[in-house]
Amino acid sequence: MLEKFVKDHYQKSLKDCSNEEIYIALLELVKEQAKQKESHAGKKKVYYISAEFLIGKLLSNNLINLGLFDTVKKELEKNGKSIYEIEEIEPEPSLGNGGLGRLAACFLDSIATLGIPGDGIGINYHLGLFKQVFEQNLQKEYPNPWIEKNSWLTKRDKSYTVEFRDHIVKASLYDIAVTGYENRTNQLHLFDIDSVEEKITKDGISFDKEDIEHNLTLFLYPDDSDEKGQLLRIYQQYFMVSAGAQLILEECEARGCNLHDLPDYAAIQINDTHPTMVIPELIRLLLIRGICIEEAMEIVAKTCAYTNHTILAEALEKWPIAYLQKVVPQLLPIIHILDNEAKKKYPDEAVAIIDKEDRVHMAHIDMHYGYSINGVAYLHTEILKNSELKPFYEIYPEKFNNKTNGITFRRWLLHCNEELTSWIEELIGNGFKKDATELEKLLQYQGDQKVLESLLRVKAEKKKQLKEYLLRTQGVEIDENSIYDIQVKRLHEYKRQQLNALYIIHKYLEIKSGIIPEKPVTVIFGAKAAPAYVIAKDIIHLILCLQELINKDEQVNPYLRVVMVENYNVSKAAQLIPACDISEQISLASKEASGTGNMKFMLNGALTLGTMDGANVEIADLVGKDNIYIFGEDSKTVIDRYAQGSYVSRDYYEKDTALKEAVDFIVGREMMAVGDEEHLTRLYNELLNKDWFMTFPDFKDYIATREKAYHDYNDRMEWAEKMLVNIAKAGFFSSDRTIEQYDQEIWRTGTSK
Ligand code: HBZ
Repeated sequence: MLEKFVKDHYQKSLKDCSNEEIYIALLELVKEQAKQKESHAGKKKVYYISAEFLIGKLLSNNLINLGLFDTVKKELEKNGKSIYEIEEIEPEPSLGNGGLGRLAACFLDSIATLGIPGDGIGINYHLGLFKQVFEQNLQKEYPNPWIEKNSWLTKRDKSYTVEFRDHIVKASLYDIAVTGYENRTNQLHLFDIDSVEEKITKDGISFDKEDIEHNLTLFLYPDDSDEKGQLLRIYQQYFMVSAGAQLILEECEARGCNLHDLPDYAAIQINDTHPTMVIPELIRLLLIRGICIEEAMEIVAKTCAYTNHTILAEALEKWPIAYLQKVVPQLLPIIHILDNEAKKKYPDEAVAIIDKEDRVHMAHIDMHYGYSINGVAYLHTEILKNSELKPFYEIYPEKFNNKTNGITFRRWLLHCNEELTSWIEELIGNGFKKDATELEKLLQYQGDQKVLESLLRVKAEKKKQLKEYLLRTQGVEIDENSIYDIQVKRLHEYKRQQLNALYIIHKYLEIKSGIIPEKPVTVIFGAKAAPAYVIAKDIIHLILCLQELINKDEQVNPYLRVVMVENYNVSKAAQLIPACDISEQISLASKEASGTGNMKFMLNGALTLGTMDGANVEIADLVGKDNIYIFGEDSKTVIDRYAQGSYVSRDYYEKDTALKEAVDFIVGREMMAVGDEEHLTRLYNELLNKDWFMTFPDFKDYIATREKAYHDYNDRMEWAEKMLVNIAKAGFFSSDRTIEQYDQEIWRTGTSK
């Protein structure tokens, strides 16, 4: 089919096309095929509004979803070409920071796959999350462009006017087709301004933050550590929601809505608080269209639903009224009305929209004026109800619900691990591709030595491929016979990459003292730190220094190696996850809302080493305690300790020699020889005097549990059985299940079964 396509379009045969030409041909072919699967919404449609959609490369996924992947792959092979080489040409859209953005992308895939009419609404950032480069063991940030002349974007002949206090801009609509797996095509609507100027960036990723005309859609979340950055973020958020709200009203009216019945035509899912201004904006637009304020408030409250992704107070947005006044003064009268009405009914300061310091609590708008509030894993939702959002739960118990996150198996199994997919297919057929719970059929092969051996062979093959990939892309050599122990996720203190680093130091010191591990270990990290997050960058520095020190040390490197993968992104995740033996999910209990990497690793046959946090709790429940490595204090202990304010990290340091040695090593002679004194000393002091995310209390148990996992690894049959149970039980974490629950319990479009 591709042969005919290139003949028609280029008057050339496939053999004579360059990989670039084939890539562009495939782009067009996919767009054409996807278009044929567009279909009208019924009455009610979902709008998933999000400041981030971390879609990653789309070519192969679209081919899989359209049922073309195998045919195209074979046709290319016949002509001496490789789909994998062509995949590499596609630039990667990194339109998100981490889990929240990736979740939005998985959700769009599942919405289309379940046949639900539902589109995404977001911003067409020209530069995705910065490109990370390591220089002198430090993270440096560079612009990360992704839009080329030919791309997934289709410019629509449609625009909306968005008014700020001091400018009016035109929001032009671009669409990216979202193909469902053997189902309908939906759209990801991304808004942009025509005047954006990529050339205004200088020295890495700096730019004039006040030049709104040229920077509005330039960057994903610019550094917002200062006022100008925060104002730009308000500009971006309002730009997205105002254009989005206009599009929603226009589409609903076209489907027959008279605006009074908007909740019958639209369910708007607000992904964290970044799109919260859609609530006052919709009210404003309904007022302009002649609906009175009381009714407008009611309509909007029946249309909007809010998802919370964090309990970290610093991540909950609170905008000073003065900032909103500078950017979107037209919303303030409405926000004041929302605040007054809420205060009349609920005088408790804890639930106020505008606080005593004149800041607007965005999440409070969502909770008072939305009909659903959900957390993203069982434990997270319980913590929201019982502590973080307790005052709201007391007022609106009926609004609270849990929707445990999920991942799309098309990308995180079928595409990233063809070998494992075939292995599963041979054993249980291909029903699992449509109904992930069918993976449980694998359980009948527990104890089947032949099957377990073949599973180990699949893993060994993926490990070999990762070794080759790291050699080719980063010039590092790893031992494919070592245990691959991987922690990949955004760099944040609560995720505790520093705890993993302390283990590495401990292990290094042990090897130096003559204690040789049973089996060599390769510890792999991938993480970007927010450019303004000082301690996170210090942790990266620590890891890079350990990498240099350990990999050069011939006494140690036969047994232990450290690799920090540069510029971790979606495609690197797809290389790393299938090759992993041990998945590090070691956040401080109560702090990781869910995690979704944990699900991807489990699905690919890695065992979790983790705390009882986020969705780890549900993984542990599903696989049972023999098939997971759990350590550390539980969320209740942690929450109580915070409440008492009684944690003193130095007490642990003084009492535990192994811990003391590991911590002291950070500022010791060996590290100073490869690292920078300022960074290392700051991190050392932070741990010793604060350790806000309580790594020290969990240190001992972490080491013991990690050692147990390494020991168990050597019984290959038993380990393979644990892998098998993890794969078999991963079906629950399909985002198809999550989306079915959103649809049945929140959106109620009446589409999914
Ligand atoms: O959302 C993550 C949670 O940390 C993770 O536990 C969860 O699995 C995932 C999906 O529900 N949250 C984020 O990724 N958050 C952000 O990336 C973020 C971005 C900009 C902000 C605040 C948070 O201003």
